[in-house]
Amino acid sequence: MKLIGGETLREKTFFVTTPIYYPNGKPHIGSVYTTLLADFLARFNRLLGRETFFLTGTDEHGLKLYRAAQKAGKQPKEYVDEMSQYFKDAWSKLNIEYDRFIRTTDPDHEETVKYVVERIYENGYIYPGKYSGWYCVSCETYYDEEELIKEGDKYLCPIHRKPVEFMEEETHFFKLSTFKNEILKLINNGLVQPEKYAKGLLARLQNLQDISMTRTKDRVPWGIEFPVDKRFTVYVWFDALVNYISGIGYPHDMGKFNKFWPAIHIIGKDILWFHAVVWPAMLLAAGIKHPKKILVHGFWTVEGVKMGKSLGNVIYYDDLLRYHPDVVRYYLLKNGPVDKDGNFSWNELKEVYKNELSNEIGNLVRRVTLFAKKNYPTIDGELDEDLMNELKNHIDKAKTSIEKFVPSQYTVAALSIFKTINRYFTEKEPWKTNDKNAVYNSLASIEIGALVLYPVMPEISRKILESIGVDLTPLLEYQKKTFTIKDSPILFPKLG
Ligand code: ME8
Repeated sequence: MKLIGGETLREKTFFVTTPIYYPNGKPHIGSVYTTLLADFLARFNRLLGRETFFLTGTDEHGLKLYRAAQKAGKQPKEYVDEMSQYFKDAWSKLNIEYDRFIRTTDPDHEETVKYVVERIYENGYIYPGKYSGWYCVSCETYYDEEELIKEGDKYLCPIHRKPVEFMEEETHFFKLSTFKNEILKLINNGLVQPEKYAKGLLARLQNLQDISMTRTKDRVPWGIEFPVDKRFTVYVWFDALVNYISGIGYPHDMGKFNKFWPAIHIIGKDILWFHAVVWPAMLLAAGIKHPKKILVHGFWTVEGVKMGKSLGNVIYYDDLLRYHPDVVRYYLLKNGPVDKDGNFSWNELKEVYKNELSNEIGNLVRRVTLFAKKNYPTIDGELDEDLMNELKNHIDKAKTSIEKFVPSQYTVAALSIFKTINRYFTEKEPWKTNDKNAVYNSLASIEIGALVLYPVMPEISRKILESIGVDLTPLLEYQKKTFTIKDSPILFPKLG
């Protein structure tokens, strides 16, 4: 029985990326959410049978990391070696399954950056000059004076609200302005999703300036040497963006690169300019195809308040792990800020745990498996078409939510499957009627529900499948099976 229309598989491969994070602190809810979105999409695509590559990693060069290492009294490499480990640990604890963890200090990445810079130079898009302007070290970016916040005699960064530094130095420019029309076209053709985020770019694109792409080694020694002029290092954003192609083999393994490129990039709204404007221009300048999509999400507030180190309300990944990682995943995907900012609340998380996970999913799996184990430990039957059609309807909604990039609707669709089974099992009353086929159909539906749940809750999904004696199989086509009940798991124990 087909669960999803066959047209879904026209594309055989899927390549998704996260930003590479600055390893100057532990991952927080923002980086957790971006990474979770990528893992969720990667798992959904694997479940459809697509060959999938999921790339994440750490952005380790530049002034910000250099200063963080100095502050910690460490050599930069020693510091980033230690700090990037936090990210690997966090991802493994949150059931994030990536294909490569790239570090910008990886030798193959460094070579690729030099190679790409050389191609852009040969193609005539780099020229020397002088730059002066206000620099925010936390953003690793220059700002125009009118973008800054004035406080007394100081200028503050509009994002970090920290003082910016005035810098004046010799540099090399990248001819970003050359690509204005091509970038406009890409954006008008839907490169950025949700579309509302693209609007802010269009105004800024009208007055597109060339950008500085090197730093003097005196000031920023911690970076990849600029191959055209060895007195400079490559600007950290140029270095970092290249990870999206070095990470899948460009130019060392063109077979792999051609198989997966172009990528779907997942990012937070604060770094849209670099991804939707600078990055496609760099690719065009180097003669490489532009990205397929840039999926953007909004920001988390915490208990209604903007999150920030100075406010002391940052939620780090290990704070979240008070709950089972899959519970965290479910809650974040359900409440996550995609088209607008979203709020994190411990109380709401507790409510979701009780009302949705424990009452709907946990209780159902426990109830049905207990009853089946006692009465029909091995069970076969015929699929109930009406019930299956109802499930297909929910699966369609789940699939549409992925195409439209509305992850919260995916969790709603997954939960609806379990609600449907709950209603079905209750209505059929097999404990009164001895309706064996109703028990069979409840188990088959639980299997389908667990498959749909897999991208959100991979560990819980496997536990459910194991309890009814089946393996994880592709979601496209449902193969009727015999169930042998192994266990009646308590998936979501009562909170202490
Ligand atoms: O930007 N809510 O790294 P980063 C949601 N190295 N998302 C948030 C958030 C919040 N409150 N705060 C931050 C960088 N984020 C660069 C990327 S890619 C070539 C280079 C998101 O460690 C933010 O949008 O600052 C970004 O996606 C990530 O968390 C933090 O990235």
